[in-house]
Amino acid sequence: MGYRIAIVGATGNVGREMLNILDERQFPVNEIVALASRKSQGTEISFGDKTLKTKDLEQFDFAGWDIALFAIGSEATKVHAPRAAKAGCVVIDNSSLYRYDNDVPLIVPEVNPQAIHGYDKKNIIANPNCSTAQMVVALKPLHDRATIKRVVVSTYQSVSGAGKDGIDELWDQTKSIYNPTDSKPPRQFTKQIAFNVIPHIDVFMDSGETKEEWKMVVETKKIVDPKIKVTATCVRVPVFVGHCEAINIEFEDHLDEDEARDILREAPGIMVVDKREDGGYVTPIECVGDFATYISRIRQDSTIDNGLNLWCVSDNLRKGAALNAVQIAELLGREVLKKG
Ligand code: 2RA
Repeated sequence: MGYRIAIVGATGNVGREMLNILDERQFPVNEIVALASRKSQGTEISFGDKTLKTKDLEQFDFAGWDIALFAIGSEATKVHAPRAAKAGCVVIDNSSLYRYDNDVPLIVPEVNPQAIHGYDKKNIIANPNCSTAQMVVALKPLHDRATIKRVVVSTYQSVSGAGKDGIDELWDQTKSIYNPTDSKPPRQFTKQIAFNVIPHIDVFMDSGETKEEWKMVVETKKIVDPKIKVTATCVRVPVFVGHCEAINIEFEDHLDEDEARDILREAPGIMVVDKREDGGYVTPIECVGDFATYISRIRQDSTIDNGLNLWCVSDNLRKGAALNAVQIAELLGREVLKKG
């Protein structure tokens, strides 16, 4: 028994990570196919100890396949996700295309697993934005205990959030700092990212927020609770993989830092590393390749009633994308398809 799985966008960072995680978590795969653009056709991609050769997405027929994990841009998703869904293959989509559609569940399995039962309206399930996923994993157990009124979050997002081009740009610029003759102008980012930080991810909106900041607001409300007020500042930093967030939370009820720490220690998907000493906290290079959402620097915010600060770190290619998508597939299998 097992599932027939299609990986759509298999040659990208997230596509490759989904294959790695399906293997690491021994997802019950009966058959798997790696799909990519025609120009990438035949590219060899690892799946555990096997090697898959990518097939042309344009020509692929999804009929008879159980689950398609999508990690391609919104434009291509708009073409292929509906036809996969119509063919009876459940789509789990990493793009932002369906996240805000009332007929499509937006799921972080540790937070709102019950939403899986709404998948059949369009046969599509949306994966949240990477910066949202790790934050709501931390918010949910605290919200259940003390009801969150307001969240103020500043993010420190790695360049891999902008794909392979983002990684290449940081690498090239860093090298050219030491070899000026090799200097290249910013391409992927609006300003130099090497030895710099950029308070701008995605496009600016009329409100003055960037779309990345807007996503964190809207998606947190959809996944956790529409009553929660969220304000975000999303910043690109010269780190290859691993998003960090400084999160300030105001609760309805009192919650002291020790109880918050105990709650987070017991919460699904979370590792607490929180000692008030040198190195007693997590940094992005320590989270790479891991499944956990790490929480450090848990402390009262004494400037408001019922306030708490914390530091949240997670591998943006994993919990922020590939791992969450595979966890949704696991949830779908357990709760709905039941073929595993
Ligand atoms: C980023 N969250 O970090 C966005 C898209 N992955 O660039």
